[in-house]
Amino acid sequence: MLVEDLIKNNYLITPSAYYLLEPHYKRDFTLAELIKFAKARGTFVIDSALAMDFLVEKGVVSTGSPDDSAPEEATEETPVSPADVGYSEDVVETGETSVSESVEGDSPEDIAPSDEAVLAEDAGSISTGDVVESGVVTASSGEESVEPAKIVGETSISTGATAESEQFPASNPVEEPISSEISEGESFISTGTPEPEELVDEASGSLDSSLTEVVEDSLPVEAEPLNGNGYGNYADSEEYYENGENGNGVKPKIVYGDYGIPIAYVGEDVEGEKSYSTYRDVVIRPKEGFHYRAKEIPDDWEVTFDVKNVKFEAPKVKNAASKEGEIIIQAYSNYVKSRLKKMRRIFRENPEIGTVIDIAKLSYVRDDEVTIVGLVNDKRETAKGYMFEVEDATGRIKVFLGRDKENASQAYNAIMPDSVVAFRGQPGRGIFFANRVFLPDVPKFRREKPPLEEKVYAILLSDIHVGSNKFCEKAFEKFLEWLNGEVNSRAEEELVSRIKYMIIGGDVVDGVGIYPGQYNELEIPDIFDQYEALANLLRNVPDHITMFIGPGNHDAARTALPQPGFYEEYAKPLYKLKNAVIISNPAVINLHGREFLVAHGRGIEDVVDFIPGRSHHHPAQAMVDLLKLRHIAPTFGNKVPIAPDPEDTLVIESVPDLFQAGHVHVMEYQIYSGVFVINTGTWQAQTEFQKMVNIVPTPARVPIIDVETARLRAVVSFDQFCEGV
Ligand code: D5M
Ligand code: FE
Ligand code: ZN
Repeated sequence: MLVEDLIKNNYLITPSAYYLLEPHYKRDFTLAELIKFAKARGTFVIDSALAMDFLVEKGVVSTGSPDDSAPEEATEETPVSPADVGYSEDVVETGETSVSESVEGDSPEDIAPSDEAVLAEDAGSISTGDVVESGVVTASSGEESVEPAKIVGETSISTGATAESEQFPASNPVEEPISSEISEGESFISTGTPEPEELVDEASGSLDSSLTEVVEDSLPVEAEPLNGNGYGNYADSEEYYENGENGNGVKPKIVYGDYGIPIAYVGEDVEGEKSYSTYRDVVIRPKEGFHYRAKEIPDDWEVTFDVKNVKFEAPKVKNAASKEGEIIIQAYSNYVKSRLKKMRRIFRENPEIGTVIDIAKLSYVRDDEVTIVGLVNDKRETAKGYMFEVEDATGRIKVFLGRDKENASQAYNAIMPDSVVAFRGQPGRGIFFANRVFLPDVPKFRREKPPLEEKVYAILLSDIHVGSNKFCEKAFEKFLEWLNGEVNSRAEEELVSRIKYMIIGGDVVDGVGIYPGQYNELEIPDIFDQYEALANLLRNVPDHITMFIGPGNHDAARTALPQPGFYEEYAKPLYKLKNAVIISNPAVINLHGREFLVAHGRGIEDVVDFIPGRSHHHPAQAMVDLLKLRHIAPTFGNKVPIAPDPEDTLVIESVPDLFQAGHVHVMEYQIYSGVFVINTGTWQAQTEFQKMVNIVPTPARVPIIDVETARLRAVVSFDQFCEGV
């Protein structure tokens, strides 16, 4: 009821907030009060932190910090209370001894800096525009092309915003203004150009785009006030549809997904009066005589992890008549146990960890140094160091880590709420004194995989947003032509001819009703037509290229992670594409023996919220943070809804060769401990919403990955066809 009432008012609620608020609804508070509260916070999404604060304000609960609220659901069921850890009667397994050797070859030859050196040489900058192989692509409109400021080690994007832009950052509660990167009065977007050796410099952290370009910024920032706080405010509107702001004044039918979240507004009489194109007329055939070497290379792919293949068992509760709430708590408890179990397995592969023991068994330990592995419910800084509340399947304990300990502050910052880490130290009375802290992380060195007989490439895409009026359709069509052999040089011909795979990491269409006011920004206002339009474009991808396509938050799919796939009734045209394989979010694809982990990347939003110094403009860094925590989205109850499946399928169990995500619309890549980490950007130009929150996308770039090394071979850019969208 609460969900429906909120939706009627265009407000959304996360599952965890729902379970906090529902019992009190209409007893302790009214709908109007809740909406007023959310409105004052400038959001239309009611999450558990907001719900908790609201309940505190209403005096329904006495205290509440956002960090406490969500995990509680998960932990109430744990059998041992923090105080009586020592007296636990629970039968616990004996402490495990960590015996496994460092898994993979440790010899220095295995670190392959030489690989990257090759990459650097190879990573030619290819332009499809008029300038060929020059390394600098000048925008066609760029009469006064500006030499980009040389920025070392970072992809820096200057928004070309003038003073007007300063009105926007303040309105955004999440995003930090990037004023330091704004070059007053100048108009260009630059992706700094690295020297080749910067490409190989792992230590410097952030690798840069191999492509240099200077593009006239044709999107002047307008100082339209947009309802003050932007995103949230549009919501109050029954009027919104009634006054015809959606173009035709027709009140669309709302289609609800899981948790009552609207996934589609289907305009009632859209049928019959379509005036928009669904790209039926886009037919591109391979260029005559173009030789595709990829056709001669045998297929070698397998989807090694897909959520659809995981068999989940429904949570068992003692009594079938038990309240819904109990089932939910049990579900979260099972989910957390699964996460802990998987993480413990990961830690077992690190020889430094030593003996791991259950929290409930700590009282049996005398002076020995032992290790606990647990989920961090809470963390805070004290005068002398850092305090954590840590929980495993057997109990909970406070952990103190002195400021002087190795990596203490670094680790403290890197630990996101609900992530699982290991502490090595001695138990005291009701507290554990840690000497060291370990993130699950990935091994520093990797064994090189056997070489492939033939060069074969994969291209990576995400966030196509078909249906948005900011979708770069011209650039996408140019890209399709390019795939069909319309190349500008022999180097490009060689690349195109060996492309055998294409991975698309979510937000393939713009969806409908994803945020208030989106309707005004839709070119194709119907979700069915959006998928049809996408399929009409993708059927122009040559048949020998296998496409792996997964969902994101704009797609017709379950909202909570993991997302098993697209709802078939909406995305039928995608399922019908001969050379498409629908994957889940996340998924792991094995290409010629190399593991590609693909996720849409909403977890990046939580990294930005919780890890100091992270921003949407540097998604590769945030992806490395997730990799270090070995989890796609560790935190409950913040931005990313997580479904409490009996198994935590968001754990990064196997170390990939490549980790692909999208979602933030900025292309960036980096190598971390042998893993190629890449955010694949977007095909959507800056939206009004992104303008407000200062997100500057890098659209229409295609990274080409050499499957053998799982490294970047080149980036091809079509962004000169994406101006003024
Ligand atoms: O996400 C596109 C970009 O917009 C990405 O950087 C996240 C950001 N985004 C999306 N939703 C929100 C909210 N609610 N607040 C702040 N920032 C947001 P996409 O998934 O394509 O819309
Ligand atoms: Fe997106
Ligand atoms: Zn997204």
